[in-house]
Amino acid sequence: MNILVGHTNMDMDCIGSIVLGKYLYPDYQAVKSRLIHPVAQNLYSLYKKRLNFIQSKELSGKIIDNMVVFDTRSQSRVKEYLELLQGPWSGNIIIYDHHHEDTSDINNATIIEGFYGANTTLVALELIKKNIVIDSEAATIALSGLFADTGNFTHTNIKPEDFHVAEWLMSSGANIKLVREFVNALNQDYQINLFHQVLNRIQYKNIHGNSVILCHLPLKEQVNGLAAIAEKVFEIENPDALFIVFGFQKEKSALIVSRSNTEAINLSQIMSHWGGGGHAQASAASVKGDHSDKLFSDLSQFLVETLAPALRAEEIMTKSVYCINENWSILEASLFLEKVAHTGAPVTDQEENLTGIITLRDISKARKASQMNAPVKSYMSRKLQTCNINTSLKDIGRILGVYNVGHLPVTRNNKVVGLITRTDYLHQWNNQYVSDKSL
Ligand SMILES: [Mn+2]
Repeated sequence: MNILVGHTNMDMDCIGSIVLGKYLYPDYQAVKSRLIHPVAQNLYSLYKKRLNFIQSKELSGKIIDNMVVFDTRSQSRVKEYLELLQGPWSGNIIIYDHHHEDTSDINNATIIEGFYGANTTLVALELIKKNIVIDSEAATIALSGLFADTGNFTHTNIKPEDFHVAEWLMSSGANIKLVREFVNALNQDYQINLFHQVLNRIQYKNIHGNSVILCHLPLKEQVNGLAAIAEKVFEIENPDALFIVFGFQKEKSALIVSRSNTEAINLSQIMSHWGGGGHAQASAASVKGDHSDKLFSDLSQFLVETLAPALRAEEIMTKSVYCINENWSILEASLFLEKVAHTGAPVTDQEENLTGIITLRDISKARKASQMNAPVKSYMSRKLQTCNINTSLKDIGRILGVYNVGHLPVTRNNKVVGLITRTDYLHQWNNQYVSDKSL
């Protein structure tokens, strides 16, 4: 017999990949892992019949000829099926996987890979290429996988192809209301309750310029759906990274759930320290032992020791800044800005202390009032926002946005040492995107 399998503890992206995979391999039998991930439980129960998975234990004694694996390339995540291939096995294994960071150690396998936000995208692209038509239930299941693995299309691992596949799935009749039910995971009362408990306990830390949220929540026993709670907190608070340690008294174990919004904080690396895994931006680790408070302080300490400093003003500012003297006339300032092709500049006094900002807008006000000979200090803006060389990229974005300023002088002892414009700020994000793509 030929089988289609996914990683153990199947999630929605895994199930989405298999449901589409069945169109590529119609005579293969889909097999359910021993465990279904809690976030996928709802979807699985509702589509049990449609999915028609057999249990992995039903395979014992059967001779397996070929196997297709979805959403993993690591032996440790498909152990339950590999154990069934007894003796000298000569079948084929084909892998469809989007995890480029994982250990690739399944013997004699052909890997079909594509580093999209979701594995479902990789499989869907094959169907699109072959002009295969799918039904609306498959489209709904697949689209749920796509939403889940891309954090509702906001994780930075997302690629244009993920959007392309989403469009195709919608055209194939995916039901977005159902998708919403499956991915909007805080649907249990106890989850909402725990969500508020987490919010009450979060600690905001600045670790070398990275905004990090930490939380320790001891619970009587393990419950499902904790990752969804972390996801929600992450969405609302929007830090650079989030780490929640859930302690389980009854099981004498703990779970670290983490999310990151920056390439500088690679969670699959950090979580591997505690035997966990996942993506660079979403990862978890299960830890044995009932000392979750010790685990929490170890984790905090580890982050302080290992996190790289975040981008700061010093790294993105323009260092040679054109300043305008407050006693110059508006006309002089206007000619000067035109010459250096800037839309504004910091204004300084005789001692080179920062006293204001003048922009083309201020100059045009003076022009309308026929005051081109008035001194700059009478038209400049004195309501100043400044930062220092250590201000983080995140805080710079906040200042530019909240105060609606286009020029942010970087000062030391009231002297201008640099200037950051909106363009400089946006440029940083574009740079990050380019380096994402090169992965
Ligand atoms: Mn996946």
